Amino acid sequence: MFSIDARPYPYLLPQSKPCLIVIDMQRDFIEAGGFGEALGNDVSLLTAIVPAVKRLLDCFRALDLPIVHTREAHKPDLSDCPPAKILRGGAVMKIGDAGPMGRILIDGEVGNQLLPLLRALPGELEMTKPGKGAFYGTDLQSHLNSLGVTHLLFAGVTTEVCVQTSMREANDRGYECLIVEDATESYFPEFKQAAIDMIIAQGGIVGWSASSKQVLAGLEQAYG
Ligand code: TIU
Repeated sequence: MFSIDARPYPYLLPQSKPCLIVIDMQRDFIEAGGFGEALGNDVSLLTAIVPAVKRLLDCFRALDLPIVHTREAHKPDLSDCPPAKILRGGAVMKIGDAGPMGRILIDGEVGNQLLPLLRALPGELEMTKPGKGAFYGTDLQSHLNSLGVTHLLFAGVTTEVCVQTSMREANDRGYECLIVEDATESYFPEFKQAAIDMIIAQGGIVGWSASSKQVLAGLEQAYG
């Protein structure tokens, strides 16, 4: 039995293939002129994780392991966006408004694309999600079921919002979840740290955490 050296204790890898879930590595959150900046955040912090996310993608691709990319996105008519989400925070630019990278958080707009370096390749699922969690209002669970996936490794942004929400949704659905520490980031470094601490506390109440180096070493050993 192979494992990843993780906190709070080793993460046992399954005979079936684990899936990498890359949450919302879209221009909206990482580049100037998108939703992240519209909410008043310094988006430059988030670019630091791009190389680690790319290394994870390269490893999963080389080992022929499944990958899912999500984008937080709404339909152009906003029929899948609750009014409360549009109004929250009183941002200058709201979801659906025209910004420098197109309409904010709308599927098909430039700002809603994945970063070019991290774009999905053929055979990988790229899915939109209307909520913070990747399971709410999506077919993710049936997709994972069809692949026989039981173990999920999480990367992406932001740690305490969409990544943590998705990981909690997955945990309640019975998946064994691990967050890759240097492949996730927040606009608030202290929130990233707190989110990871909450995930692994109480004997891994939500799941495990490990560095990308530890993850790559474990995966190479198990599936290489
Ligand atoms: N605002 C913030 O930190 N995040 C989001 O709105 N969405 C995601 O985390 N993807």
